[in-house]
Amino acid sequence: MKPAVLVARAVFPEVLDKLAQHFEVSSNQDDVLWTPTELAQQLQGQQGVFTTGSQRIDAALLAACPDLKICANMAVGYNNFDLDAMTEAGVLATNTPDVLTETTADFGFALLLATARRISESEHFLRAGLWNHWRYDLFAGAEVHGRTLGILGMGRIGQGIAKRGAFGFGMKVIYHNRSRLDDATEATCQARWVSKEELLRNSDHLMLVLPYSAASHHSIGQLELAQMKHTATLVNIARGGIVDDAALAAALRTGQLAAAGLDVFEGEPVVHPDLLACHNVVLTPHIASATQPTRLAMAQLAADNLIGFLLHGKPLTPLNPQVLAA
Ligand code: 8YV
Repeated sequence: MKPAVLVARAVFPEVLDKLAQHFEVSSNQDDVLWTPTELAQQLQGQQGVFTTGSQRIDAALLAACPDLKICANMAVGYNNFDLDAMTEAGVLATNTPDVLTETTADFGFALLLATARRISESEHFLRAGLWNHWRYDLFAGAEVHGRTLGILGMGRIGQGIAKRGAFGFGMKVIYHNRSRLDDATEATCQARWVSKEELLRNSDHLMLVLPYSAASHHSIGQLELAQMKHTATLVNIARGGIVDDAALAAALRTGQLAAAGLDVFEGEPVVHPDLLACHNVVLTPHIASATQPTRLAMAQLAADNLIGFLLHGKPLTPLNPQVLAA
């Protein structure tokens, strides 16, 4: 008998077809957002689950789903997983690194440019029929090329952004990360490690690319915003909760910070009403990895993790490989 797997959100039909070659597949092509209790009900008798960032996998869910052996996340971030609880329960966790790195770095730069050069704001002005004459300072924004790009979090995506800034835009790149990159990687990215305080003070454009955890919650709040240049741009493509959205909206409203570009939000898909009221923020609905080929590659990798583990005991990108050894 084939193992049973649940695909918890809508996904590419070809990925479902691939899974169906190996598993009894239950899917959710209507994309119903199940409550944790409903998810636990759907998981009864399932050995594997294909998740996205919106399914929380924690000790309570695992206790209610004794047949579950693997959760394959279609995301590089995995803050929806309680990894310790999964390891404790002997449940494997996998994510989708690498396949989205360059696409997400492209989007980070797109958001930086749109924000600094006021692209959304000026388009709204034009569409509203308000453009009736040229003016020397009409939507004059911040310079990007040659300025200082700060990066908080310097994993694969941060390094992709550093290279775009250094080699594409002639920017001076500084970064802060708990662990410093080795000299060769720093040279490849043309990036210099600085303290968080120096990063906040010196960045003309600050990009957030660090993973979310209890330790990174509100890494950028009122105190950090107060240390930044009044002319600076802040871009968050990492996770909601890394920025204190209420404090950011206040800084944008008072002119303490010039502009922000946000792809992720605290409590998304709900967006803080004070941010919606700000003209100097570009808001996008968590689409940094959203190109057709990249989303397909992410879904294929999540599926391959289910196949690799449940059929051959060899997942491609495990997060808690201790489970395999046990
Ligand atoms: C996902 C992301 O699309 O990979 C991540 O961590 O944030 C996005 O690329 C999103 O999390 C849905 O799973």
